[in-house]
Amino acid sequence: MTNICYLVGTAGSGKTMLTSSLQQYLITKGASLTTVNLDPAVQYIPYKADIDIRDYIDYDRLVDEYKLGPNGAMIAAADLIADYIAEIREDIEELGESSAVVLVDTPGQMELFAYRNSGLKISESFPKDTSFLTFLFDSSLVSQISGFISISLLATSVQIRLNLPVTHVITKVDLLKPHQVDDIIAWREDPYEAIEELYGMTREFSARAGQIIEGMSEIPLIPVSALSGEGLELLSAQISRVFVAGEDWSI
Ligand SMILES: Nc1nc2c(ncn2[C@@H]2O[C@H](COP(=O)(O)OP(=O)(O)OP(=O)(O)O)[C@@H](O)[C@H]2O)c(=O)[nH]1
Ligand SMILES: [Mg+2]
Repeated sequence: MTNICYLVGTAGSGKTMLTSSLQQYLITKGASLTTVNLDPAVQYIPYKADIDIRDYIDYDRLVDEYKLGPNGAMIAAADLIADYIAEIREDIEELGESSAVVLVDTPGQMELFAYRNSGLKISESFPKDTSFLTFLFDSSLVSQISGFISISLLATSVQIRLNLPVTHVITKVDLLKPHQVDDIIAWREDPYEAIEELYGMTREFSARAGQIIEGMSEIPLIPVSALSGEGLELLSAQISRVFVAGEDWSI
């Protein structure tokens, strides 16, 4: 059985650093894990990727050969992933079989994985009951109520698109003051008042947005810092609950 955890979030939200610190943390806990880099355009990754999409797709060659700009090249690279689904699936299955979890670091621009077809095809090539999403709320975006609401709605959109169970994390919490983390958690629990305070929102609109956010109350929201290690214990406990029913990590 291959247990897969996809880390998905807006550009710069901390996917790669979180993959790296989770890898270190889980290894110290004795977990056997596989890490996958699915970002063809990344220059440097701070963790050892067991499977790396850059072994299949040469982003720099795409830029040179087709004279593409950075966005065009990223879209072309993301779409090219679709040609290697069988190989990636085989690689993941081979290593994932003997791992407690496969951590998948997804491309910088979230829409490349979540909304173009290759990401969907990868996620659809594994059973849904052994896959889940960790959606990253970038603390620099969600410390303001308007950012919090829009990223929450984005998280819902990605969940609808990929149709997988999800856990939410607030990343880089070392950059927030404790009261800011408390505010985010309070907005999540009772979004209506905060939404109504937003300039120009009708009562009807805030009620609808509030309902969506309130509906997330069942989804864990875990504050983490890849830098300080805060929250990694909670996040890995959540992953272990999903995949190994909270039992010993190593398999
Ligand atoms: N202070 C702090 N900075 C962080 C943390 N995690 C990531 N960063 C910084 O945030 C920036 C983006 O981090 P990445 O891990 O590359 O984020 P990403 O989502 O993989 O970024 P892209 O793949 O380029 O979209 C980097 O400058 C990191 O050093 C954290 O926990 N605390
Ligand atoms: Mg990254």
